[in-house]
Amino acid sequence: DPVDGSDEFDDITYHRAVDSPTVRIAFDRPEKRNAFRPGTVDELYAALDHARKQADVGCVLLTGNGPSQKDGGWAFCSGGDQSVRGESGYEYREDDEADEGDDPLVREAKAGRLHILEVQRLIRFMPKPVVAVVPGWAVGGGHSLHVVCDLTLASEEHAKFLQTDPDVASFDGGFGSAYLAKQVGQKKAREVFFRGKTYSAEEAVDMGMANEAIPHEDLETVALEWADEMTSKSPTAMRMLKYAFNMTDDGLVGQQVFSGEATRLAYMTPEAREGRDAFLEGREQDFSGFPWHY
Ligand code: 2NE
Repeated sequence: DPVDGSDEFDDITYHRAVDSPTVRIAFDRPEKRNAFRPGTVDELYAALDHARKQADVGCVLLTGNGPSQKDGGWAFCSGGDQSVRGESGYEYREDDEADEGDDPLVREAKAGRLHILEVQRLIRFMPKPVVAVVPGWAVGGGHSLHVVCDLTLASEEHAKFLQTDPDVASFDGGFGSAYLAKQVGQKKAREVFFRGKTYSAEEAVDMGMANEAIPHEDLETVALEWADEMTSKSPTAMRMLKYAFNMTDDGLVGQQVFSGEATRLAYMTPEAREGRDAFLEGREQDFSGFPWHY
C-alpha cells in the first residue's frame, strides 16, 4: 500500500495533506512534461484506489510536480509518453529492474497497454471528489484526465490546455471527448480536438471546462482550501451528489452506481432489518408498521 510520501513509486508522488482528509497525487516526470508510460498509469491507479479505500480521506488532488529542471516548464500531464510508443502500443518501461523477474507472459500482457481508461473510470466512479490541479500543460491524455476529474483549478500564468490526440494518431472517443462536449458544448469540444489550439486558464474557465484560474503561487493552497470545504460536508451527501451528477451522462452504469448507494442507505433502515430478520427467523416478513411515505 502506498503511504504518505511513499518512495514505492517511480513516476508519481503520493502525499496525505497535514491535518486534512485530503490526498495529493502528482505525476513526477517533469522533464517529460509529466507524460505517462504504462508503469506511471499503473502506479496512478494504485494510488487513486488506495485513496478511494481510506475511510478518512474525502478528496483527492491530482496534479503534476514541477517545474522541469531543464527549462522551468510546468505541466499537469502531457498524455502518453511518445518516446516509449512502439509498433503495437506503449512499452511498459525502458529500464524497470523490478519487472525483470516477471514471467514472459506477464511482461507480454503488460506491454502495449496504457490502463488509462481504467484510471479515468476510477476517477469517475470513486465516491469522493477528485480535483485536477493544473500547474501547466494539460495535453492529450492529460487533457482528458482533467476533463474526467470533478473539478479543475488552473494556474493563471502557466496552465495551458491542448488536445493533440489527432496529431499523434490517437483518439479518446470516450470520456475525454464526450464529457468535454457536455462541459463546453458540442461545437467547442469539436474545435478543441479538430483544431488543436492552446487555451489559457482563463479561456478554459470561460468555456466551462475549468472552475477557476488561480495565481500560480497560490494554486495548491487554494486547492487545499477547496478540498477542506468539500471534506467538511456530509460524506453521504457528497457521494450521492457526485453519483447524481454522473447519472444522467453515464446511462445504465450511472443508474447502477447511484442505485448501489441508495440500496446501501436503505439497508440501514429498520424496514430493511425486518426483511433480514424475518428470513433468518423463518417467519413471514411484517412490514405493516412501516408507512408508505408520500
Ligand atoms: C506538452 C507540449 C505541448 C509542451 O511543449 P513545450 O514546448 O513546452 O515543451 P517540449 O520541449 O515540447 O517538451 C519538453 C520535453 O518533454 C518531452 C519533450 O520531448 C521534451 O523532451 P526533451 O526534448 O527536453 O528531451 N515531452 C513532452 N511531452 C511528451 C510526451 N507526451 N511524450 C514524451 N515526451 C514528451 C509538447 O511537448 C507536446 O505537444 N507534447 C506531446 C503531447 C502529446 O501528443 N501527447 C500524446 C497524446 S496521445 C495520448 O495522450 C494517449 C494515447 O496515445 C493513448 C492512450 C491515452 C492517451
